[in-house]
Amino acid sequence: MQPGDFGRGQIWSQIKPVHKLGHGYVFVVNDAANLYLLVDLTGDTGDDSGMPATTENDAIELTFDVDLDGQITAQTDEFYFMRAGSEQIFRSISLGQGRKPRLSKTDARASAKFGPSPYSQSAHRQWELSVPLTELSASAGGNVRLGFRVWSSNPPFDDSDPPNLTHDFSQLAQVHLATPPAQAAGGQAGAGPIGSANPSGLVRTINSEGKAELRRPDGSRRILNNCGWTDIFPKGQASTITCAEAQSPDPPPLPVNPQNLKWLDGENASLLAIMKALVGNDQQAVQSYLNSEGADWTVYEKIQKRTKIINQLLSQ
Ligand SMILES: [Ca+2]
Ligand SMILES: [Ca+2]
Repeated sequence: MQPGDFGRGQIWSQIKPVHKLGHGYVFVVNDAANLYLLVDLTGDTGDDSGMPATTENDAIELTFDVDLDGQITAQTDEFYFMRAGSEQIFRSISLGQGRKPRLSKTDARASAKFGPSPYSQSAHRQWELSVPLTELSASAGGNVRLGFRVWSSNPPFDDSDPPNLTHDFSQLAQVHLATPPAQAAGGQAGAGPIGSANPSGLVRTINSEGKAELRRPDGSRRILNNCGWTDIFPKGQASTITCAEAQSPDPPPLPVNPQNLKWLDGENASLLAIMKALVGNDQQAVQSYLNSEGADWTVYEKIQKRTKIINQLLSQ
């Protein structure tokens, strides 16, 4: 996964922002190797990316409290900087408060884009970055602490989040890195239900764990997890994208009026019928889904899950 291609991979539209900035939102996902960030600056509608890149261009800096101690630690804490109009991302290591950081080699990648996003149809600045977890001394299942600074000439702003970022690391945002699920889904090829094929040869089904699964003509398949997915390739290699998703809001209390409840039950039955049609009326797939519903789920929880599975089945 590279910056620029994961934006088209729908991952960003499936997740919620983990952090809000003065002029936009931050989305974070990770796999076992990298931290991926989308900084969607809906409030920067001026494309300052002239060539060659100058200090007037839009720019971003990420600050990492690598040792998670809330202090600016010399030789340890890091910065990544990029300016629109340049493909280059710079990594620098802190030399302590008040001293200019030292440049360091990096395998981080970044791309500056300008266009609409699910959060604003008006064209705006978007930064996509991938940072190797090894450079951050981090790993899946652990935490990273980071701060953001974004610049724009048009409209003019210089946002630091937290505001005193340059001399105080105690208020940085903390993000928990998801642990990719074990590659347990491997080895099931051919054992599952039939599913439905569309004209492109894609088969949509629900596997024995009750998860939406998309099987492609080339023999690869994608299993959609609660947030993110696992791709399994024909030779069995697996690649998992997980996200640090915010919790869904609690559903409203159940209605007391029997008519309202009946209407919601009808909605659930309709959703199940849609799901059944999407998997080619495969009763085994539908049953696998139903087995994954909790016995104590409310009608709202069922609506939420069924809608999610339908969206996942339709995600390609
Ligand atoms: Ca701008
Ligand atoms: Ca530190």
